[in-house]
Amino acid sequence: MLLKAILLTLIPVIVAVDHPVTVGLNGGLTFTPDAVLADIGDTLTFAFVSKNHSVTTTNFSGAVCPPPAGGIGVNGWDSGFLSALGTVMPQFVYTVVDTEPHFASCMQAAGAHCRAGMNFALNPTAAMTFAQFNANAMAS
Ligand SMILES: *[C@@H]1O[C@H](CO)[C@@H](O)[C@H](O)[C@H]1NC(C)=O
Ligand SMILES: *[C@@H]1O[C@H](CO)[C@@H](O)[C@H](O)[C@H]1NC(C)=O
Ligand SMILES: [Cu+2]
Repeated sequence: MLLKAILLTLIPVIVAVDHPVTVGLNGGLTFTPDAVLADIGDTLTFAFVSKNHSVTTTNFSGAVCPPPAGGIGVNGWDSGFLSALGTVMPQFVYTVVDTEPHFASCMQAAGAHCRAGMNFALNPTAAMTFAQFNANAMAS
């Protein structure tokens, strides 16, 4: 029993975590939650539940909206447009590969969703907060 307890405490706990994010909850122009802290190897699973949106990395400040097709930055991403207007609710999975902050938005309607606050932060920092990114987007 003692040996088993010792062995169990020696087994390293390296467990990738999935972080679910709902896109368009209740028809809104939203990511829920709007910010996630995640480790390398974790996944973000974006579940699209209404309308036709994307989750696409963009600049933290300056020209934020709309995010460009393909997404911005090292290890950025772009789901492309995914429609939940039919019977299938699409999903997009991103695997976290660094601990840098990443900022993402929706490309739809030439940036109108982005400027309306449809914005998301992965690993925001004290200097680069979700709130500041969202304000930058709404003003861009
Ligand atoms: C989703 O939006 C994009 C960009 O506006 C458009 O090209 C595409 O046709 C839309 N898809 C559906 C199924 O409405
Ligand atoms: C993001 O910012 C860079 C640097 O300011 C700029 O060159 C680039 O055009 C911006 N990207 C978009 C899509 O506006
Ligand atoms: Cu959108």
